[in-house]
Amino acid sequence: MSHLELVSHVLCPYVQRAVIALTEKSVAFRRIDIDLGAKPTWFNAISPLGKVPLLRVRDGQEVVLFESAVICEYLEETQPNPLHPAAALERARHRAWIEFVSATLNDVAGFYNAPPEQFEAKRQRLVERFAWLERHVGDGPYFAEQFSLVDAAFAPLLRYFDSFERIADFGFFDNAPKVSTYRAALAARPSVQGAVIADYPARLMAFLLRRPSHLATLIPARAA
Ligand SMILES: N[C@@H](CCC(=O)N[C@@H](CS)C(=O)NCC(=O)O)C(=O)O
Repeated sequence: MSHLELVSHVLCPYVQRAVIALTEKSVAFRRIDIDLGAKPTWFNAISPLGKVPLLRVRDGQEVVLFESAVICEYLEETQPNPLHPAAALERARHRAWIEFVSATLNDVAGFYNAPPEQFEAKRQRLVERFAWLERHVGDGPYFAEQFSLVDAAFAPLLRYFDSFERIADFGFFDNAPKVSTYRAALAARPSVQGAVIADYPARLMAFLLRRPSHLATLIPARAA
């Protein structure tokens, strides 16, 4: 059996996808969190894009996989408990929505980095993203009936909004009741809960507070 080590960062949503997939598949792995602000030399030597997650697969020799989608697909092909739908078209649809999540993660960064004059446009962009999701998410409890790889991508994205809601009510889900229900189901899933450390909310809030952004100016003392 190969030895799996996931090179990670405590706040990274892409890392969480791999952790959730590994957990759902009951696969043993070792997690190493690094500081992306001071990347270790050994990390720079093995990470072609300088990004986490990396999956170091040791099976005699070592192979380093990068890119969360590739890592999750590799786990899907080699480990038990399939997380993708069996039907090719539905599987492709789920992969497409995983791409949607990655694009929306860029919009989340746009929102938490926005200067005051861009803040409303960035907020509106996220509202539009969730309007799209509202039209395409299934009747639950997850994106489809069974928990799947697309949920492992959506869960870390939606987790950000727990922290945003501690700052203020930005109305992201006002017209997205199905997304709200989906979000609650994901938050209750043990693999999702276990994908971050206990003080993740405090660490994320500290990260948001350090941004030279409009959002940082809205963070009340109690949330910080
Ligand atoms: N497309 C990549 C994105 C991974 C990514 O952006 N990781 C961030 C942390 S969440 C990173 O390592 N950034 C490098 C840096 O901050 O220097 C994936 O899906 O794995």
